[in-house]
Amino acid sequence: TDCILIGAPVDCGKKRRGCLMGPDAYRTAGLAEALASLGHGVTDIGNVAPDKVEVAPPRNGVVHELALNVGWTAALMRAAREQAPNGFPIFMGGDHALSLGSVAGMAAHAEALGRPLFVLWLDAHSDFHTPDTTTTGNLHGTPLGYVTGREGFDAFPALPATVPVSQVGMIGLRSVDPEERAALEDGDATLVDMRMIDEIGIAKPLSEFLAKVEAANGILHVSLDVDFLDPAAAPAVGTTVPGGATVREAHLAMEMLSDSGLVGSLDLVELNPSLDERGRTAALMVELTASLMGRRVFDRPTPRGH
Ligand code: DIR
Ligand code: MN
Ligand code: MN
Ligand code: MN
Repeated sequence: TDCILIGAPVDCGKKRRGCLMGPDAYRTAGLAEALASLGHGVTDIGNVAPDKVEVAPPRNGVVHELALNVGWTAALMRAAREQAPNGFPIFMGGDHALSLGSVAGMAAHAEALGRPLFVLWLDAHSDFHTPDTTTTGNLHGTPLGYVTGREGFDAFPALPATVPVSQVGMIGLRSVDPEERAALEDGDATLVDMRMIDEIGIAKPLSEFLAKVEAANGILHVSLDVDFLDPAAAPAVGTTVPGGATVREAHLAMEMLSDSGLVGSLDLVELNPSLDERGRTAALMVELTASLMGRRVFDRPTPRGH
């Protein structure tokens, strides 16, 4: 696989700063070297910069840095569409607001290939808000609202292709705001909360979702939020929620995704290196990416139905 590293130092999707250092933390932790050691080609295109845009003031007065978020969305959507034909884009964030652009761009790419884009959201949060429903004003809580075509994103670029809610899977949920919950209960996204993982494990719901992607001849975009993981393992994120995925659950998910052969692109988001302990969270994210891209102890794929 030709891996294309795209630096996306987005730091405007919430108020606590630091995610702008994420791309360099991944470089420092040896992401390119880990991928090359697996036999992949690696090109680091450097960091993308946001477009300069002007927007009308948001209807919801709490929205933080609307114009800058719109500028990043436009620039990253363009970068995704430009790079996707050349290989496997890895968006090195940056906070989760980068996914308004990365996912929208990958959806356009999939549509050009005549295949549906599916999105797997590995996150404590559902990120299904709109600029009207957010109570924090933090637009990192809105990318799935945007790409699925919810109302309220008039300031943002028109979507070249939307991702139907039925093509979204969320795994790791343990912080869903009331408006998000109501909207999700009206839809048909695959919703896997931590209770389900506790009860039946992560393999079964993930393999069911992957079977759905495969049956539709879909391409899968994976969006990995650091806070999917338990904060004990991954402390370097501004929105830690106790009770997250273990290191082993996360590696199993990555290995199963790798086995599926369905993944076409990846976001690494919400790493805040200023909160890290000697780079351990960055290092773990690199290890997980290696598992997604084929690293194995032994070759023994998880049997279907487990
Ligand atoms: C949170 C955002 N629900 C909010 N979610 C986070 O501010 O509306 N995403 N932190 O990962
Ligand atoms: Mn998120
Ligand atoms: Mn999150
Ligand atoms: Mn919230």
